Amino acid sequence: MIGGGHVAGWVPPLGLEAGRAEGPMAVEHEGAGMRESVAGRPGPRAPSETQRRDLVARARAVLDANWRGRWTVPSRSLYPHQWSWDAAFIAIGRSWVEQDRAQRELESIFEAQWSTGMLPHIRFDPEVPDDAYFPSPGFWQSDRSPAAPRGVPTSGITQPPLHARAALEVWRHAGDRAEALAFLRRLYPKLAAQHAHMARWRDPDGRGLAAIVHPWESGEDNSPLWDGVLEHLEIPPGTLPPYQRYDKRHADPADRPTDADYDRYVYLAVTFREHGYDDRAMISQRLFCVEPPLFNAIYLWSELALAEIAKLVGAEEGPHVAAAARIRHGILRRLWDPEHRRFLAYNVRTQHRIERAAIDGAMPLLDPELPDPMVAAIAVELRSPHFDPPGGLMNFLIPSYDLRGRGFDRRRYWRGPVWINTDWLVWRGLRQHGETELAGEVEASIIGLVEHSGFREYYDPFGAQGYGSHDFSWTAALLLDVLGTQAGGLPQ
Ligand code: 9WN
Repeated sequence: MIGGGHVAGWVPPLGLEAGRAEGPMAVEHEGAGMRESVAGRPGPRAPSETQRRDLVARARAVLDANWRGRWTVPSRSLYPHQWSWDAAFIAIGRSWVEQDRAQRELESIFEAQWSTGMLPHIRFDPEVPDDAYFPSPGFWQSDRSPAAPRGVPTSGITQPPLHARAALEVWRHAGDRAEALAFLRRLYPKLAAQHAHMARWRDPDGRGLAAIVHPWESGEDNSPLWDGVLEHLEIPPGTLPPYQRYDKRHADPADRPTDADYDRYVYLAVTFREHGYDDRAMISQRLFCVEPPLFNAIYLWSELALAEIAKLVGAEEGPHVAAAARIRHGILRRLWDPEHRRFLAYNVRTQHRIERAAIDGAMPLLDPELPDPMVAAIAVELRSPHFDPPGGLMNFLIPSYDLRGRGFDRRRYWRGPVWINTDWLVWRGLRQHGETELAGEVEASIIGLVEHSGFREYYDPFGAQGYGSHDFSWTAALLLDVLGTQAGGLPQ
């Protein structure tokens, strides 16, 4: 058994974490009156056509309110710029209803691409005041790198490369096929450069995998997966610039990372800034150098999409098929732990797998060629007490981290709550491998969480309480994709 530090049979006490008296009875009911309609698991009922129509209208209203003319902010309060993997999720959802905005979303984030091919994790909106979000453009100073685009302020690190997959989905849903093909032609060289950057600079020992150098690159920033990886970091006195966290103004501090975690994030970013965000320096220092299953499964899924896009635009698919095979080989050889029968993240600095289970372990389902025994092992794990909250209609799939693992927290950012984007990725993977029953339960959880608590950033697996920001874009976008995929398509 891995993870350690947990008590057998332990169930998180409802309402006792973070000094809050909250449980299933304290759930917000933005969708009042709908509680009994979809109502989680087991035996979820499909929403009626009226409910589906209502959800679509509400999701579209969230996306419209967050549209900034050329891109969508993840949240008007907490995240007032454009984020990289958010843009991909948002484009996927939007493509069901607005081809033009879906295309613009992706083209805008690629305006922030560096000449090395690196796609930064934030494209800053110069019209947003500096004190709206930390770290601001003034902190990152991306112009310290000659590779950064002039006139477009960005961060200096990346995020999971979901963009090629998103571009393919946009093309698949497009009403105007000619325009969609032109869009793919414009984007293909940029997507290929993004992937080439990872193959060239982020594969420290040639295993086919991409390494990340900062928890913010993982997308699941505050996961307990990184706790041990960050432990070795000693922040020399005087290295941290004074900084102020604005996130705690917009979200309950109990839902956000601790100040000690933030100091480490800032320390890593400042160190990279001092090196002008030079790829070689960021990797070779091994301050934080990890190969996560989530990042790499997305990398592989997008590489396969890139092969399909190459065919559509008349480019060669072969190099992408070969690249996908290399990533697959890396995932199967390096991230699969035969003893525990799980995919685990790999710490390149210590040369060991990180023996903690997170929703990351299910992401290789995105590979259509994942061998059956591994698919079965993932399904068993998702049905186990590590990821399936015990009992009751008011418990929801899939917690982002092992319910019994060291560091689990049901409400704090990436340390246990359910996120709609990770649910959606696993749902796609389960469907692809014919795991329809479990996929149906995840789908019911996605819909049930939104019905119970609205379009929140993340949710308590025990009771559906919503946390983090309100009116969160990818929650709305991915709900559209889920509803659109149901029989009958997306209600208009
Ligand atoms: C740092 C925007 C982003 C997501 C990340 C999520 C969170 C930022 C933050 O918000 O990260 O990039 O300030 O906490 O962890 O996945 O892309 O929604």
